[in-house]
Amino acid sequence: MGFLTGKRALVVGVASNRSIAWGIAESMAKQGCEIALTYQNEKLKKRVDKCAEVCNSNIVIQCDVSSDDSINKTFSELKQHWDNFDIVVHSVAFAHRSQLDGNYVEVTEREKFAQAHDISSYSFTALAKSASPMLNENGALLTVSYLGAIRAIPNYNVMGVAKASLEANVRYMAAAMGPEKGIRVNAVSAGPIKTLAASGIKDFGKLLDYAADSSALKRNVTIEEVGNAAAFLCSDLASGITGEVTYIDSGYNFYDKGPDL
Ligand code: NAD
Ligand code: 0WE
Repeated sequence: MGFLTGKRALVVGVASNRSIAWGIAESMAKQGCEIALTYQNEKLKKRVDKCAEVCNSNIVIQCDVSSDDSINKTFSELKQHWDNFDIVVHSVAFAHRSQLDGNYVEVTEREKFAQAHDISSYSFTALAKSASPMLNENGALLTVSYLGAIRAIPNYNVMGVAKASLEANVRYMAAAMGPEKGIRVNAVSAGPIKTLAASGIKDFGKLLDYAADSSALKRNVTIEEVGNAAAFLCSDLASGITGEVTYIDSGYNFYDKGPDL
C-alpha cells in the first residue's frame, strides 16, 4: 500500500510531461494519492488532460494564480468533486523574459518586480487562503524553490528575490497554519532541470553541465527525484517536518570541489 493512500492532492503548475509539477503528481499517484490538476490557460489544457489521464484523474480545472477570482473559482469547482482534501502543490513561477537576462540592477523594473513576486510567491499564500476551508487536519502544502533564493546566480535576478520571498512565505505560512489544524508547509529546492520554463533561458545547457560537475553526485536531478521527495514531505511519514526547505540537487548547494591538488 502506498504511503499516500486515502489522500487527495491538488497540483498546480503542470504544463507538460517535463514539468516538475508532473513529476510530483505522478509520484504522489504512484503512492496511492488521488490527484486533481490545474492548467494556466487553454493553450496548455490538452497536455494537462493527457497527464490527468495517466494519473487516473478526471479533475482538471483552469487556474490563473495571478487572479483571486480564478483561484476562488478553482476551489468552488473542486468542491463539486471533493468535499475536502489534504494536499496543495504549488509549482509555479513567472518573471517577464526581459528580467532574466543581464545585470540585475540595470534590467529590473518596478512593475515586473511586482509581477514576479505576485505570481511566484504571493500566489502560494493566495492558494492556501482559498484552500483552507476545504483542507483536512494534518494536511500539507508544498512549493518548489531554487538556490537563487539564497545565492546571487547570474541572470536569475528578480526570480531569486521572489524565491527568497517564497521561502520566507513557507515559514510564515507554516507558523500560521500549524497551530489550528496541524497543516504543514514545506518547500523543495530543485537543481536545474530542462522544463518548459527553462527552455527559454539562454545557455541553460551550460548551466546544467556546470551544476552536474559541481555537485556531490556528479549528475543532474530528475523530475521523478523531486517528485519522490515532494510526495514524502506531503505524507504522514513527514509529520514532524514543517517550515523547511529540502534540497533535491545532487548535493550542489553544499559541495565545494576544492583546488586541484
Ligand atoms: P514549467 O514551465 O513546466 O512549469 C511552470 C508552471 O508555471 C507552468 O505550468 C505554467 O503554466 C505555470 N504558471 C506560470 N504563470 C502562471 C499563472 N499566472 N497562473 C498559473 N500558472 C502559472 O517549469 P518548471 O521548471 O516545472 O517550474 C515549476 C517550478 O519549479 C517553478 O516554481 C520553478 O521556479 C521551479 N524550479 C524550476 C527549476 C528548473 O530548473 N526547471 C529548478 C528549481 C525550481
Ligand atoms: O525558476 C526557474 C525559471 C522560472 C521562470 C522561467 C521563465 C522563462 C520564460 C520564470 N519566468 C520565466 N519567464 C519566461 O518568459 N528556474 C529555477 C529555472 C532557471 O531559470 C534561470 C536559471 C534557472 C536554473 C534563469 C537564469 C539563470 C538560471
